[in-house]
Amino acid sequence: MTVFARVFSALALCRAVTGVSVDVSVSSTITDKLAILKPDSGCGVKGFDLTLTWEDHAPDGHARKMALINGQFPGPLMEIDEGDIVEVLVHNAMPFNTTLHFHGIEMEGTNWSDGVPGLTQRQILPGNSFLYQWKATQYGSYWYHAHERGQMDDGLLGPMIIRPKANRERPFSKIANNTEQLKAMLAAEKISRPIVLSDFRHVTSTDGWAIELAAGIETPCYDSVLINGKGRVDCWSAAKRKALVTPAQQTMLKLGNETLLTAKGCLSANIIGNVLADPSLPKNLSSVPPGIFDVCTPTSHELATVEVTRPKSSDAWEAFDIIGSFGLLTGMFAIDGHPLWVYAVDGSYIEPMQVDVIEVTNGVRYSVLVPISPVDGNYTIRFASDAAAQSIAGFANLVVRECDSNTTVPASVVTPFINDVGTNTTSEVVYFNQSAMRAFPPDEDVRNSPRAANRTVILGIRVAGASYNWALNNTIYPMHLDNDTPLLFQPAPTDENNNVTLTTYMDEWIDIVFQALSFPMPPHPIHKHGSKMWLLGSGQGIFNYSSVAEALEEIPESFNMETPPKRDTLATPPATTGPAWMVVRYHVTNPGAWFLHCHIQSHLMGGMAVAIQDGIDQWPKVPLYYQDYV
Ligand SMILES: *[C@@H]1O[C@H](CO)[C@@H](O)[C@H](O)[C@H]1NC(C)=O
Ligand SMILES: *[C@@H]1O[C@H](CO)[C@@H](O)[C@H](O)[C@H]1NC(C)=O
Ligand SMILES: *[C@@H]1O[C@H](CO)[C@@H](O)[C@H](O)[C@H]1NC(C)=O
Ligand SMILES: *[C@@H]1O[C@H](CO)[C@@H](O)[C@H](O)[C@H]1NC(C)=O
Ligand SMILES: *[C@@H]1O[C@H](CO)[C@@H](O)[C@H](O)[C@H]1NC(C)=O
Ligand SMILES: *[C@@H]1O[C@H](CO)[C@@H](O)[C@H](O)[C@H]1NC(C)=O
Ligand SMILES: *[C@@H]1O[C@H](CO)[C@@H](O)[C@H](O)[C@H]1NC(C)=O
Ligand SMILES: *[C@@H]1O[C@H](CO)[C@@H](O)[C@H](O)[C@H]1NC(C)=O
Ligand SMILES: *[C@@H]1O[C@H](CO)[C@@H](O)[C@H](O)[C@H]1NC(C)=O
Ligand SMILES: *[C@@H]1O[C@H](CO)[C@@H](O)[C@H](O)[C@H]1NC(C)=O
Ligand SMILES: *[C@@H]1O[C@H](CO)[C@@H](O)[C@H](O)[C@H]1NC(C)=O
Ligand SMILES: *[C@@H]1O[C@H](CO)[C@@H](O)[C@H](O)[C@H]1NC(C)=O
Ligand SMILES: [Cu+2]
Repeated sequence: MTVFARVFSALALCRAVTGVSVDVSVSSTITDKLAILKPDSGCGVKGFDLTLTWEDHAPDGHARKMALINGQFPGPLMEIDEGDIVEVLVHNAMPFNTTLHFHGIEMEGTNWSDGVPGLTQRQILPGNSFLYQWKATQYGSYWYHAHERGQMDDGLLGPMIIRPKANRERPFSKIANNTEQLKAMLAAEKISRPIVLSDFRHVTSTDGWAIELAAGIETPCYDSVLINGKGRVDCWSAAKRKALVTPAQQTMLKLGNETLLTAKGCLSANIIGNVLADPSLPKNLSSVPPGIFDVCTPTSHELATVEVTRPKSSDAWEAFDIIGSFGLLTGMFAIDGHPLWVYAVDGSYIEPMQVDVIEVTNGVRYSVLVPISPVDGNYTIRFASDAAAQSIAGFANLVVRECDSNTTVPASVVTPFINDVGTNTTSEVVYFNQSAMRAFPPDEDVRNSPRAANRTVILGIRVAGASYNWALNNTIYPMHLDNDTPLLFQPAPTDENNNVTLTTYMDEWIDIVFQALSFPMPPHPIHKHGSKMWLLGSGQGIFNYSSVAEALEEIPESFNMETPPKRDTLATPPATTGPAWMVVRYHVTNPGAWFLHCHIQSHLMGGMAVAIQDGIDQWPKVPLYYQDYV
């Protein structure tokens, strides 16, 4: 702590000048302790002070204690330019340990700033501060969130945008070639705004976890969906729940001998405990408080407004970064009356695709250009869960007004693209299709990668214990590792066999097969730290091959080796009536201790994670500055 106190005051001095900029040279007294990163030419250093507090807040009209970042939820937008050095000074004024993770950031050369306790750093204790330092080698839409247990569910999250360099090639001419339009799209991208989607619970993450332990079941049932931090509890009538039940829910209800979702739109505790998990496991369903699954108490609260000013006589484009910062939900996103040109996915440009609806999973980002309606109006922005565990929806308003007009905008009368469970309302509605997405410019890396990976790892997925113990490689990731000496400082021996540590060598190509073994099983959004992954293939049944090369001989139709989607978060296919699998590939180029885990917070807490020691042969030397941190 002493070393840190000095570092912080030195940095704080220069930061105070503009509130954001820090001149690294001023902190020369600590150059021996700190990694010296150099910004790209023409770029600078962006400093952010984030103070985390634990306070009463009511984003959906119901007050509870939650985590605020600089007094707000979601946390402030971190705006960065590609090539910048980013310094984030986190002050933990909450009564618990914490860490901060920058979702999707590869951490090239700063593998100690990834924010995973037990892997890359020690916990930030209450009252302490920690400096994250990394270089913005990527561009596009990202976000940051807590990585200690389920704290993200307490509101510890915020949006981040890395503005691409001017000379980076944009894919906009695939949308329109007219000079005016291109200018308008480029201008829109420059000021793109986040639309932060999140799910909110009225119990804290620690109380929620205690309820799961006492009951012996997972409790995947939320209270509201928030858009840019605002929402309300909306209780659906029994008739609405009956009318909108989805096929997956129908299957689960039947297996549970039930006919209706609970008042909160959830699968019941009985179904979670006895259909999705082994019914013979010990459980105490009567210990679950009624407000968790069964009792819905509506609230009223204002919804978020996104204001758009339309120029008088030219076409208007607006850019948004849709961020799936969910603890659990997956669902459909749409803006009434407005098609969406998806131009980047998880921060990377793609060949633009025009769609009406996008399925947004836990952890992912979609950057969209929106041709703004020439008709002034108040258009609904909607997110409708399509997770079997819960039917729930959230809304905000897109208010479109011609500039200089101060008339009241009329409510729009357009037909929504989707209903409250994300189903299309007409047959013309187009959904984003991940299999059809193409990197822009084309991605040669994976196309040129060896057919036969250097290493194939098969990780079985099943509940290993109580229904909250989802596990990778059938083994619960041990909680105590969070507080052990970080793996980065003291790597595990290469012959470590705790079933949840994978060791790789520099420049290897790794294929990971995620095999859902039990069913019915929901999709799991799998997130890898340190590098993105390509989705090579997926299918139903058991992956009965020792490698992709072998599988390609028999089931080539299940693979895309030429243009696979590259993402930092990829969801496994649902296993509805039998097992299912997914194979991802990545290239070991970034040595460090990286987490691979399900991004559903309750599954992560339940142990659905693997630690990866990438590039053990070129293991990083961690600056003393970080090693000394206690
Ligand atoms: C990981 O950190 C080490 C330690 O400084 C660094 O040498 C290495 O370059 C980093 N990895 C990458 C791919 O930058
Ligand atoms: C714009 O022009 C380029 C180059 O001629 C062409 O490839 C592209 O398809 C055009 N885009 C549109 C939307 O017509
Ligand atoms: C549903 O009913 C069947 C037949 O009575 C029974 O075997 C099964 O255990 C029940 N399932 C649950 C989850 O109660
Ligand atoms: C189940 O939970 C209830 C309520 O918390 C408690 O009273 C009861 O003792 C528990 N039963 C068992 C078997 O633990
Ligand atoms: C937009 O409509 C909503 C109701 O759908 C209303 O609450 C909100 O005030 C309207 N916003 C404006 C600017 O008219
Ligand atoms: C805006 O409102 C003011 C006063 O309400 C009015 O005088 C003015 O003409 C309005 N401007 C426009 C462009 O409607
Ligand atoms: C939804 O789309 C499908 C496929 O195009 C179509 O068959 C179905 O009729 C549509 N639903 C409605 C309500 O129009
Ligand atoms: C999605 O795209 C893939 C690849 O182009 C195509 O094979 C598939 O039919 C598409 N799915 C839908 C629902 O359009
Ligand atoms: C907080 O972190 C410290 C240091 O790693 C650890 O000793 C302590 O057990 C942690 N507290 C909790 C509640 O996990
Ligand atoms: C590793 O997995 C094997 C096979 O499933 C199991 O027998 C063993 O107990 C596991 N080891 C640990 C440390 O969990
Ligand atoms: C997965 O578990 C098996 C034992 O069942 C073990 O042999 C293997 O090494 C484990 N994989 C990893 C990545 O830990
Ligand atoms: C990975 O496999 C390729 C092709 O089989 C081989 O050329 C390469 O040397 C291997 N790389 C490592 C790091 O083992
Ligand atoms: Cu999961």
